[in-house]
Amino acid sequence: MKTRMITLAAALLTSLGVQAELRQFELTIEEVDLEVAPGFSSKVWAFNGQVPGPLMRVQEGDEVEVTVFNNTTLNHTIHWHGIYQTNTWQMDGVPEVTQPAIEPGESFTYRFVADKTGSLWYHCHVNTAEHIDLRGMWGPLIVDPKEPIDLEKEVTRDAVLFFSSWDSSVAQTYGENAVPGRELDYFSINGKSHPYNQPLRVREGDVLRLRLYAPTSPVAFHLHGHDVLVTHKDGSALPAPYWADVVPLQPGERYDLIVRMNNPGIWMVHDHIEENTTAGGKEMGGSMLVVEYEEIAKPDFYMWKDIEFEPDFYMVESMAKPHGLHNIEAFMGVEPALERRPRRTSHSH
Ligand SMILES: [Cu+2]
Repeated sequence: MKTRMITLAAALLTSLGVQAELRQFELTIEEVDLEVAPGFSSKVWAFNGQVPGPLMRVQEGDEVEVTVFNNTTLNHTIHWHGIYQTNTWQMDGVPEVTQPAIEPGESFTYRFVADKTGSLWYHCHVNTAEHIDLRGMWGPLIVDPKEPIDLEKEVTRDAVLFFSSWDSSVAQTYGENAVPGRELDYFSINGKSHPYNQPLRVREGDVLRLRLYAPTSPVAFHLHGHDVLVTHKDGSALPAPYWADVVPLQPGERYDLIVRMNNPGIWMVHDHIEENTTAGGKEMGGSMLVVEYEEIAKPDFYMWKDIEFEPDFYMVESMAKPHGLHNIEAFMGVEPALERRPRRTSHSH
């Protein structure tokens, strides 16, 4: 009888999707060019060739094993930002503190338990002023809680937004970060500067969750036409969610917002730090997007009236998939042009 009860309990847990599982992922780090805006590309070290890196999504309590292959010319590690690493501090990804850095051509396997929930992230921890701030070495690690709060259960669209900044003066040179005296002159959401990014499409009645990440520089997020309910800070559910119409983030911070889509229209979303809404010194670029209600007809003057829509640009489609690692085509960088590649032989004839 006792055995039968345990079997029933295990079956119930499995049916609820809460049984701890082993999640095995592979990540490569690639040297590619990321086109942030027309006419501006930056050299990046891209996880699986993508900026942001692929979506990693697991359940609280899962065992996570990630093998990282360094296909670049400099050293890297991965820090799992938010994970407590209980009894696994050696997996924390800090060079010369918890491990030797992963050298070019080498690999390293990280093993840890997903012991903290929410909107976490992963990033390189080598020379972070360059590797995080200028080379796109960040991506989402989302750990679903065994016991979500009631508001989370209502969500119909779950979106991930990484705000980041770029410095065109060192964009073409690996190994340089221009600190001190750095001049950030391009700003992007999920690696693309407005208007080269995408609208976020919703329907009236949707309960939209926005997971905001600011890996590189401060952001003052503002959505027109709606108040947002701030429900989580750095992955943790707040004891008292609060209303806001501007949500400021310092580098490294994450906020989860839940928005009831009850005001059909076409609505601007922008960073209220005004220099962040420029691109190469010109206004109306950078850290902005538009939320479009699908019910609303697009006026002729609307800048994105005929845009080729990429539905996974804010990871909404990938967030609707089962747990796992999800590569996202829209975030792929491009191989550097052959003539710009360093020569690997000592003479050319
Ligand atoms: Cu790195």
